[in-house]
Amino acid sequence: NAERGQLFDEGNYAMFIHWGLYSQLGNKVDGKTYYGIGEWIMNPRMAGIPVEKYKQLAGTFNPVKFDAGEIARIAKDAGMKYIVITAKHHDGFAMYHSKANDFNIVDATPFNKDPMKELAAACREAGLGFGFYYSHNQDWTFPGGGGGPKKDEDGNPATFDDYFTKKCLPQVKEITTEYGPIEIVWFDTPGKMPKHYVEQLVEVVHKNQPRAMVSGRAGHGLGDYQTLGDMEVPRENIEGLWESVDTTNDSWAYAWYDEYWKTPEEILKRLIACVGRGGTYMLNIGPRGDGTVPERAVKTLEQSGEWIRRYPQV
Ligand code: JFZ
Repeated sequence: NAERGQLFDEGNYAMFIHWGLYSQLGNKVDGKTYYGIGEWIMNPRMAGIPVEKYKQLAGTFNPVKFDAGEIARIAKDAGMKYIVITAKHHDGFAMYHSKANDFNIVDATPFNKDPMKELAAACREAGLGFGFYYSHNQDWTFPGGGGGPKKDEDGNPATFDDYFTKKCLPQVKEITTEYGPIEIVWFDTPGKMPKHYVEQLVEVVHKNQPRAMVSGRAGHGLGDYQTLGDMEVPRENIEGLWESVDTTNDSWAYAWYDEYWKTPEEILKRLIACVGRGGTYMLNIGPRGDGTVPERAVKTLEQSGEWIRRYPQV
């Protein structure tokens, strides 16, 4: 599909955003800091937060400082062409208004708004593309989801098929029909997910969004392009459509202690290395639980963007 591949020919620098309930913790639980990627905080490898306790975080999640227009402006000024944000990460919490499942930002938090509607609109207004990250295999809070509870609320055994038909497939339908035209659906960590499930998801995306690209991490080679390992910058040319994903600091989601910021020069080198070898570079920011973007991330993107716009004057 030549038209579908166009995104990677023309727009090959993007903003990635990891933002969810976990952002509220910023890697600290009950006074203790856990070092690692913030969006994994509930996992036993990190704090090991029980499902019911994790779900209670929604009661205090109120990102009133989230400013979609400002985030779109930051991306635009950085020279980026589209934004991909976490609609649902492995924790299972939907950052948009899902009708299929009420563990979402509108039904389960005091915020009472759909920030994804705002961001989709802000992107369109700024002339940026828009897309969603969706964790299709791992869902740590829904019964039957990958890494999730093995029994439902009534104590009956839950299967992956239960999770897939009740939550995953309906939600992928939602994100591909209710936010206007989108550029990308970024599936991740397919694990041992059987092929027929991935086929259904890819079919839904392509049917609802004929131009949208499906990430290689959908699994079974069914994506439209290849995503390299996290933060991997290739040393030589790679065939076909590909992308490298990276972070402005170390964690994807906000971590309070993470001050390991890349300099604007480092970001520019990585961007050029990817684009110069025919690839796409998607660079992540992790907004805080209140919706604000860490100042250092903003600065770095501003400064690297300045160089892109003004070179050789700067
Ligand atoms: C995944 C997620 O688990 C993580 O939380 C984050 O969203 C990241 C962008 O993607 O982690 C991965 C998935 C694949 C690789 C590395 C980390 N990989 O192929 O090297």
